[in-house]
Amino acid sequence: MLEDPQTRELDRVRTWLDNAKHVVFFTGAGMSAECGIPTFREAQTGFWARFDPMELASPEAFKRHPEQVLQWYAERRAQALNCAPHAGYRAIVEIEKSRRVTVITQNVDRLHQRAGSRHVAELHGNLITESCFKCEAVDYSQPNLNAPYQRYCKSCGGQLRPSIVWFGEQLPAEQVLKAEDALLTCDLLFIVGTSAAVYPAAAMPQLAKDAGAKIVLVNPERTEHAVLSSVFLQGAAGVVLPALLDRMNETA
Ligand code: BJW
Ligand code: ZN
Repeated sequence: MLEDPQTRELDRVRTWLDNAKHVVFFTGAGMSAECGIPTFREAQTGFWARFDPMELASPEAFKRHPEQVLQWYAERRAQALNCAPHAGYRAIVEIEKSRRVTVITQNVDRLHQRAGSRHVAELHGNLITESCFKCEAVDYSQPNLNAPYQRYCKSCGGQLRPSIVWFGEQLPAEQVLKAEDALLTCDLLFIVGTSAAVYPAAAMPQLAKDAGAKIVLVNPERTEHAVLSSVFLQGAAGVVLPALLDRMNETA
């Protein structure tokens, strides 16, 4: 159960939602945690507690030992495809039925799209397709889940790699433009389940702040983004977002 002060904050946010014309949800790994997909930086359970990021999520690692990197992504792809979006994802889709909603996600699991969100900017790529290391062409034929193996580009013969933004790589320009446009035009921004540790994504919510949007932080822990936020809804995405939707429906 949400406590009373939290309920008051939920009511405040519900009023903002009622008046908002364009709502943005900016999400990170915590959004998918309740689906069973590990986050990156949590002390015991995060990927980076078990693996060295530079040995798996960098172009150098892929060049050094592609089979190990492909294996890791094949396992994660299978895991993501075996998960179902939780009630928090569905709450975002419900909210989109009555107003403009854009989702900006750092996640690569495609759960927002599978839940039914129609306007999604993917800042860090996706787990489902592969791209050519040489010419950057996207290969949409799904890689084999059980037997990861090196595949090659149909256009230029270059090595195919997961369509993921690794450390040191530029974020996809088209997705960044879509995200920036949404942040500059929204009146309400929810920042959900991200530690604010990775740039340039972590700096993006400032755009919405400077443009005058109200900002709501949804996370079990306070993060650096708290300084931008008017309200901190402390809790799990799969609890807080459905609670907010319930509140909207109760008073509709
Ligand atoms: C819940 C919850 C629940 C739990 N409900 N919430 C020094 C300063 C500034 C920048 C840099 C620097 N040194 C290097 C850089 C650049 C680097 C960077 O930012 N590094 C930092 C780590 C310091 N950035 C880059 O390299 C980026 N590119 C770039 O900068 O290009 C420009 C450039 C190019 C060339 C030269 C120079 C500049 C690219 C970054 C790519 C990030 N890729 C990853 C991994 C690959 C994807 C994959 O395999 O999946 O993307 S890193 C990893 O972190 C992943 C995530 O998208 C990203 C963000 O993590 P996120 O989502 O915030 O997860 P966590 O785990 O950190 O947090 C989870 C949160 O959820 C927590 O707050 C929990 O409390 C919460 N939570 N349960 C709600 N139920
Ligand atoms: Zn190619």
